[in-house]
Amino acid sequence: MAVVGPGALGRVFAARLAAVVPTALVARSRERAAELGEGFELVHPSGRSERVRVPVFGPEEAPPARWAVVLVKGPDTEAAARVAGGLAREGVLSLQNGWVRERLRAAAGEGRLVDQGATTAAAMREAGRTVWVAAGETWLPPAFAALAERLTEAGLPAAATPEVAARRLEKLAVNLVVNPLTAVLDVPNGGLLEPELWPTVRDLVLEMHPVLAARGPLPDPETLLGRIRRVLAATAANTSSMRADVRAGRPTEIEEITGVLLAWGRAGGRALPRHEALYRMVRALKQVHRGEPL
Ligand code: KPL
Repeated sequence: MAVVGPGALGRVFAARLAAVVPTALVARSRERAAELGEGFELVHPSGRSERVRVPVFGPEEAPPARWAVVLVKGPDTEAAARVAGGLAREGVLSLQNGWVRERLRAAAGEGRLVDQGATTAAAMREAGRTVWVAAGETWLPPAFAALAERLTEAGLPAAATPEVAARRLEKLAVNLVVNPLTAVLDVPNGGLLEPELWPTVRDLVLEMHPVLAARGPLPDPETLLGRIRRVLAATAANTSSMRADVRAGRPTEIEEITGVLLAWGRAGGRALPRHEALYRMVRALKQVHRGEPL
């Protein structure tokens, strides 16, 4: 097994999979792999902490694997897909945020099993430790049944099911509201549950719903709002990945999340003024945090 991307979630997946099958963690460079070579501290959802040692490789040294799981940030999709495509004999599965299916396939190479699933597993980095927040649930396309079994054995409950199509869109819908809004308002996820902000959340859902629903199965707007509310309540104290990226002046996933929605809107002749405004604000904020001129 190869896990490409040694971020918080990549480390959790690699640590868990290594308990049931030989697993390599693949970093973007040999230097980055060397930094991680000493292992890391993993805090389990129960609060138990352990020192984990998973072999970490740069892209050129990593051994071939049956499956590769891609868990990188959106802007690193192509580089990770090329590495994963070169390593995996059976297939490449991305569980990253945002919508990257077409980009993954184009970069990983023709004639391979390459697709994107969806996961609600959550992890974060905190004071040098990797904190596994929730095992969540993971959905994979049916052709990835053997990989779903390994993940479940590893303590990451997973199902290979046609339902993945709905779960992928639903996850994108959650990220479309939570990530840019928490980044722009600079609040933890739970901040969006404030009664004065809820009408904005609702407006964003209503505006995007027809565009997303044209792409596949999606719950109705009220059900979707209920799901967003549950995610916000379950992660109330957490900083969304986009808020964290903006604050640190790192590249964000705004292109893979809102950028994709706006492109779908343009293709279908639908304006999305609220999402467009958030898109512009996130891009501007990142520059402000980096100290760059707007
Ligand atoms: O996926 C997330 C993220 O931060 O990227 C959510 C679900 C919003 C949790 O923070």
